[in-house]
Parts: sequence; structure tokens; C-alpha cells
Amino acid sequence: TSSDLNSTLRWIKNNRVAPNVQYTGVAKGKNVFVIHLESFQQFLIDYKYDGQEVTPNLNKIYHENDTLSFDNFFNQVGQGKTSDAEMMLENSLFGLAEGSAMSMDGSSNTFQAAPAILQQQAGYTTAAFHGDVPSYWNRENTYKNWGYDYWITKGYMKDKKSYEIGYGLKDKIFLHEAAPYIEQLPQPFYAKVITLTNHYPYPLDKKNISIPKTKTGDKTVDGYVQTARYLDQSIGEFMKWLDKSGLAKNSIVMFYGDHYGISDNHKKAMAKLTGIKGFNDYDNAMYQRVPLMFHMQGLKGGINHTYGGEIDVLPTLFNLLGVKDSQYVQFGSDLLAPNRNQIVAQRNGDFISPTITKVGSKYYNTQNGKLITNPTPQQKADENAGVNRTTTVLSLSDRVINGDLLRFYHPEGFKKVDGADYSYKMSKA
Ligand code: GP9
Ligand code: MN
Repeated sequence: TSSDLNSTLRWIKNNRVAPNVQYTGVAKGKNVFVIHLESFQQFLIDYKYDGQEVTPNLNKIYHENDTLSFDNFFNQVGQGKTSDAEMMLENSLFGLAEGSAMSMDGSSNTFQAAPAILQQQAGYTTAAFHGDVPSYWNRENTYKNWGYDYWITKGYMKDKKSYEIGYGLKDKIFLHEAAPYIEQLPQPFYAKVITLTNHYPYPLDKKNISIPKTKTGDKTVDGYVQTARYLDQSIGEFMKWLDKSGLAKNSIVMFYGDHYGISDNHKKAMAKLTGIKGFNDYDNAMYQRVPLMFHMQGLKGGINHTYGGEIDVLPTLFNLLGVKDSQYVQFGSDLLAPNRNQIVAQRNGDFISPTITKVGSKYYNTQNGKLITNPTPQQKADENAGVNRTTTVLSLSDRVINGDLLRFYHPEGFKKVDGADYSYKMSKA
């Protein structure tokens, strides 16, 4: 009901953190690429296997002076996996405790999402690209309500059996096919590019393998380095095209890992991959880190250590673009803001903060992994703060989605999106 909305708006207002003005508008008017690195965990960055870097191209980007990277950035997905990441990144709303918010509510809810805001407030043309079918995770219907102008999927691309593996087109082919469409987009554009090949259980055809499997003995894990390497090679090719096309100089490229690749059911394998004996719940929480990188010629880069998550990306991006967003419902805050809250809620009620990591009923010292059985007063206070913050943001976000509260909310200057205005069918050639 709209009174639920009012209490949510009050909470948002009372907890909003002003963005970092040093970065406001540094990417104003630039094209935006959102590169979705499927199932890509932070530990792959600078990771070596068989004496070689698994992902040399992404490593290079990570360390460049004009790349802003976050090394305490966590995924916050629930059962909605990729779709939860998309919901968080483009709405700063969490997915749901069960199922996928995009699947269940994407067709019917009212949203005030990134594509619509960028189009209305900054004249962006918006497009999403993916090597799978348009309907997976109910994207086709949801994207209309998010205001995407274009949704370019494998039906728009050259496709044949040998071009596909797992869920759809292999990333090198997908990116090669997406490039000519991107080049035709009116500028400035916002282009989300969703990769696919680095996906459980990580199969890859022989001719695309360039690094041996790991030898953990867990056959659903040992291919991970091979598909991660392949994804990395496809990103290397994409970045070469970006330069050659002339787009690199007037674009900001954001890379993010959508969620873990190796789930909590593979602790033995992770112990072998990481060399961490007795890889436990705390270690698994630490390995929920995924990359977040902003790469732009002339950007003041570096590695930022703030603790944050996918819910925080949208306010961070809007600030870089100089897009005013204080009138929208967002549960995240600018990752560059100096005095931001660093409690990173997990969808199951766990959380990670700079001092405390909660996993189920256990609390660990985030800095050294020690189980906390007799908390100091400060640790007790931090435990309580983490629980309060996490339960609050999750319950308020669930209320917004389950109650479809944004239909009652009319932010100044925002024109409600009518999904019926959009069609992604290929125009009959
Ligand atoms: C399918 C792909 C699935 O289109 O996005 O990824 P997942 O949600 O399983 O990580
Ligand atoms: Mn995914």
C-alpha cells in the first residue's frame, strides 16, 4: 500500500549517503558498456595455474591506472542468479529470498530502472546483448518495463550448432556478432553485454581450450579455468575492437562478475584451488567477491577497498555519469562515498562487513577468519548493526517488489514506462 511506500521512502531518505563529488560527472555523456562476466569470481584475477595467468586480459585491465577497481566487492544474488544481479545493478533493488524477481514480477511491476532514467535524463539509447534466447529469466518482458530500446539476442546473430555450447552462443562469436549492432547505436548509448560460456559445469570444445583443466578431481569444477580463460580471451578481442572502432575514447566500460562460479557445495575442490586447508564457511563468504571495474581513458583509477556489493553499483554509475538519482528508490550507495555504510547484505540474511562476517548462526572476524565465540562489546555492537541493517534492507526491498510499490511513486521528472511501447522482434527484413 502507499503507506508502506511512505515508510520505505522515509528510510531511504534517512539513510541516503551523498555521492563522492570528486567523481561526479567524470564520465558525463560517455557511452556506457556494462560487461557482464558470467560466473566470474574475484579470485581469478591474478590467479595462476600451470604456470600461467588464467585471465591475462582482465588482469591487465584490473591494474591499469585508468581502471577503478573494488577488491572488497561482493555478489549478493539469491536463487535468481544472473537475473538477481541484473535486478540489483539496474534498479538497486534486491532479488527475492526465493525464485527470481525478474521471472515473477518483471512483466507486471512498475520499475524506475537505469535504461529508462538514462534515456529520459541524459538522452541515452539503451541496448542489451546476449547469446541466449530473449525469454530466459523473462528478460524480454522485463526489459520492456525497464525501458530498453533494443534487446539483441542470438536470433539476431549468425548461429549454427558448432557456434553454441551450454546455454547459447560461445562468447567470442557472440561478441563478434554484437559489434556491428553496437557500432550502429546512436550515441551516447548504454550497452549491456551479457556473456555466457563461463557457466556451470564449464564445458568447452577442444579447439577453444588453451589451459589444462585443474586436478581437484571434482569434474564440475576442473573446467572452470578453461572457460574463464576463454571468456578472458573474448574480452581481449572485444577491447581490441573497442579501440579499433574508435569507441574506446568516448566510452566508460564497467566490468562485473555476476556471482560465484563454484558454489558452496565444492569446498574440497576450493581448498585445492586456493591452497586454503579446511576451506570453511568463512572462506566461502570471502570467495563471494566478484570483480567490479570501471575502465575509461583519463579516469583517476586505483583499487578501492570499501566493502560493498551489487546493490551499490547503480548510484556509483549514476554519479560517474552526472545523472541526478536522489529522487529514486535505491537500497545501495555510491561505492566512492567517503562515509558510506559498509555492511554487505547477503540474500539469505548473512552479511560481510569490514569487521564481522555472519554465516548462518556463526560470526567470524572478517580480517582474520577467526570464529567469534566471546564477542568484545565492539564486536557485539558490530554483529547487531550487521543483522539490523541486513534484515532492514532486505525486508524493505522485498516490500517494494512484492507490493509493487513503485506504481504509487512518481519521482519528479520521471515519465512512467509503458512496456507496450517496446518490441524486440526483428523488423521483417
Ligand atoms: C542464461 C544465463 C543464465 O541466459 O543468463 O545464467 P545463470 O542465471 O544460470 O547464472
Ligand atoms: Mn550468471
